[in-house]
Amino acid sequence: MESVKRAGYVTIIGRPNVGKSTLMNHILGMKLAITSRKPQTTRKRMLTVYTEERGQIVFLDTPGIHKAKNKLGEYMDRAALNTLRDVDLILWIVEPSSFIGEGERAISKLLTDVNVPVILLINKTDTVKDREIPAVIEAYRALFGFERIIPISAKHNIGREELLTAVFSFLPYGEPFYDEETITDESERSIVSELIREQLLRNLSEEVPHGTAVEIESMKENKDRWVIDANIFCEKKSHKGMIIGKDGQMLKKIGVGARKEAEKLLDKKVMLRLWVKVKKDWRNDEKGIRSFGYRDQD
Ligand SMILES: Nc1nc2c(ncn2[C@@H]2O[C@H](COP(=O)(O)OP(=O)(O)OP(=O)(O)O)[C@@H](O)[C@H]2O)c(=O)[nH]1
Ligand SMILES: [Mg+2]
Repeated sequence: MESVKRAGYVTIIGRPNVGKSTLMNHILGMKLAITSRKPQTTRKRMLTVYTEERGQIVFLDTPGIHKAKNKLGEYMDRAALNTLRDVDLILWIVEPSSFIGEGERAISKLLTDVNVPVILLINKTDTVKDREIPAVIEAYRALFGFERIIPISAKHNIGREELLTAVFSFLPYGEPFYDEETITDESERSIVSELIREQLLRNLSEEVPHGTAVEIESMKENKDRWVIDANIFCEKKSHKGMIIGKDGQMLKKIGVGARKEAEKLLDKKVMLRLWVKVKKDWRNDEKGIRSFGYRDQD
């Protein structure tokens, strides 16, 4: 008998900071991807799986598409663009503004070469008045031939059902790709390293966290708790001082924040030990970025 359920791959793309990871987490109903107010939070594409009666959506959350300034930035753009061809649907997320800048134009140009349906999501509608939204829709309608344009608020979970109904309607009928229990192909180890990076982004000022990378040195599960040792790498000695902070206060705050999030993820007590190291200019070094796991994915 042919399947009545649908299953397919959906990539979430857009400029940095528009709310891609927030949206993915809210659809899944759990926090898997890290988010922050700073652009370029997501560095690798992350695969997650949403399964319900209608079928299965395999989401790809991607790094924000931007003008790369270093090798890591080039990797991030590549990670986003590489998802475009092998999916059933593209979700392009934008800010709720009718001003269309160079960044948006560059993305729309890329999409014209890809033969995949595109839904535009106008996010953060909670930050503007309802009457401002039609102008945003008009501006984008003039830019590209979207299959749909849906205003949403990822943070306040507005538009989720309309979005899911639209997404399923573009997916082919077929069997699920993953079993029902699967929510991501990412390891717990990799998510924990991201949770530490999230605290770096949330607690440190502009330039410093962007030059950090986190490596889990060891992660062991005991009867009553996880014991995790992790290294935080930064680009400069002066940054190391800022990460540690006066009397170690900053590192303590980062550790407490990351531990709490890790405990939610692992559903068990966590002991987290952090060390800060310097790896000069690693973001411009091909070997350096690969050593932190920023390698091209399938
Ligand atoms: N007010 C409001 N803020 C939102 C909404 N969605 C996301 N944000 C905020 O926007 C910021 C960026 O969210 P992210 O989900 O990290 O954005 P992203 O597109 O994944 O960013 P990159 O990974 O850097 O490309 C965070 O501070 C979110 O809380 C929304 O619907 N309304
Ligand atoms: Mg993100």
